[in-house]
Amino acid sequence: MQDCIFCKIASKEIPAEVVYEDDYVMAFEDIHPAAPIHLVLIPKRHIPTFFDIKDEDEAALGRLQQAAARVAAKLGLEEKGFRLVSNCKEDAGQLVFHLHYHLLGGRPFQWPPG
Ligand code: DGP
Repeated sequence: MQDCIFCKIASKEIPAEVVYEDDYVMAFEDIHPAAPIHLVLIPKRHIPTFFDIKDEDEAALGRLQQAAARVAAKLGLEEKGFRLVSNCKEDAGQLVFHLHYHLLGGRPFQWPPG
């Protein structure tokens, strides 16, 4: 999608610190980190929100969970763990309308979130 910042990162039109990439998904460092490790995980295909997921997205979204675990392990988070969250639309504070997960690690987190 033309004006989507995460599509532009996926197509390498704008730079990002990419830590994982395959045919379906990409993980890169969040520009405003909220934890010592803060990655954004995206499907390469433009999916605005969870409400826009199609049957054909199943493989990419499955791969996203797998990539989260692999990247977390690679970054040394296997013992202490990590948080994987996604903000969907206004009440959750979604700012970029290209479905994504935040992978946060390297410190303890509170529950419930604010
Ligand atoms: P949200 O839509 O609220 O779940 O969060 C979007 C996140 O994306 C936010 O934590 C900051 C990050 N972000 C926004 N623009 C860019 C960018 O151009 N590059 C990178 N690396 N991260 C971005």
